[in-house]
Amino acid sequence: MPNILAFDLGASSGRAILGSLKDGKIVTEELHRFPNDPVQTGDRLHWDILRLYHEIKQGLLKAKHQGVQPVSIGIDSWAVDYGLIGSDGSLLGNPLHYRDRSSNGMMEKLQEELTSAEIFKRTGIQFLPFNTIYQLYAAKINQSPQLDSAKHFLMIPDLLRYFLTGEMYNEFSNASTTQLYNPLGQNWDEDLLQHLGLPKALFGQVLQPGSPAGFLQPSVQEELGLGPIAVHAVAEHDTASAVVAVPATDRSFAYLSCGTWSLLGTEVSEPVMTEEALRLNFTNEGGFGGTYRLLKNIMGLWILQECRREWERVGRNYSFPELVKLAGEAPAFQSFIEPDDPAFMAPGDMPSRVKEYCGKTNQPVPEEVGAIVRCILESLAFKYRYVLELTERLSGQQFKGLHMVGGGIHNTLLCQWTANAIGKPVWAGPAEGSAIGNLAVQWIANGEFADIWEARQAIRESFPVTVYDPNQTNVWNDGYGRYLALTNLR
Ligand code: LFR
Repeated sequence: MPNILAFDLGASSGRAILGSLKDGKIVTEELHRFPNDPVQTGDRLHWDILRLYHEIKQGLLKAKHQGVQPVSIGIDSWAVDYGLIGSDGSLLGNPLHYRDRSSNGMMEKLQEELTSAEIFKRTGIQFLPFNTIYQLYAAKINQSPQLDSAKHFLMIPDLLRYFLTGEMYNEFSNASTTQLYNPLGQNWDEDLLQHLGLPKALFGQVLQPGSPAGFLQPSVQEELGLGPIAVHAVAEHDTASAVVAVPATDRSFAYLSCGTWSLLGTEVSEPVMTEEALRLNFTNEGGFGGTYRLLKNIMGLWILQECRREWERVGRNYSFPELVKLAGEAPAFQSFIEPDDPAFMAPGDMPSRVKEYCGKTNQPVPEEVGAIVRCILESLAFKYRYVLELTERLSGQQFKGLHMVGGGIHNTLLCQWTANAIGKPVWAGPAEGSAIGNLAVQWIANGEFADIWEARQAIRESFPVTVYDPNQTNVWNDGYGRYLALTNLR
């Protein structure tokens, strides 16, 4: 059977996954896995984009060494970040990391000129301080020489695809996350661009996920000793790909894409751009086949990842399973955090920030590692319930349970606690959601699946789903009441 190759880049690691279809089932093999370490230079935090491109070529070489020439490849990554291309076709600088501080305060500043209602009416996108619109606004205000000489704007997968093919396109699912794309006009929002003083010509043709987007260019073919492999625009925002891979049977379903971020919501066929959606700060990100992801970003396992990094820095090394075990042994419902408090956004000494939050809110301050991890995981489970209920309210649907996809499902305690918190089953799987969604869209483009529902059926039949039934729901209900009161959520 012909093979295809998915490159899935997350905020901390990337992977190349080979996929093939056997008797209607999906078979995957991880060919290559690599770290994605951001690089701080001076005050700026960057992505190491050329290293990522190098790793993509390594993935292609590993396929070749197995005697495989994929029929097509696709790349997905995190959203909002971009590179600028100059008049000679070269990249004008290393893309900034969305956690870089240069766009701090820019969202508020732009809102002094344009109301949030105006921006939301045009884009349907949630207000996150690192959205591309605020990054570009910061670049404009700081008279960035890069921006001054830029001819093309490409998001991370657009850019890597350009390195491979020599062709420049903007892919739709990622373009939507810029908060500069108008889903009603189905194009970049010219008024917003004009307001920001950004030339329309910077922003290219927007391709729908599942469109052919070129072939490996001759220089790359020659360098790698490969033929003209097709490069597709998949659902290039990793969350869009993860949602493609949700193995739902019911057309009305809720999902939680669980990794560095937790993205919780539902799939809708029209963006929900009501006043309530704006007030609750929900987003409508573009998906496959004209769908939208009505969801909210939740800070997610980032808080735990940063705790682990801090403990490692001071010479206390814990694996994730060790941390989860310690959490399981710590006393329940001692103290909670609001995971989306801005204090938890930037990299740094997260254990201290968790403690500070608890102290400031007059709760017992967790001192032991297990207590800190328990506080984070319980708080996440409660935040999931909160956002799930808002999703039901906004979409007018009642969900029977919650699909969890992404690497976070390896944290079985979090899956169980999420089921307990929401009082409904959690269906966990697949873990490699984004990579599988990436493959699925390539197969649709290649004519192997008729549509997304046929792909979802194949995913359901090919990957195990673990069911977590809720237990101790009364205790978790009481805990939820306390969590809401403490975090001032309603
Ligand atoms: C998840 C994700 C989220 C996006 C965040 C930043 O990996 O893509 O959807 O809000 O990263 O780009």
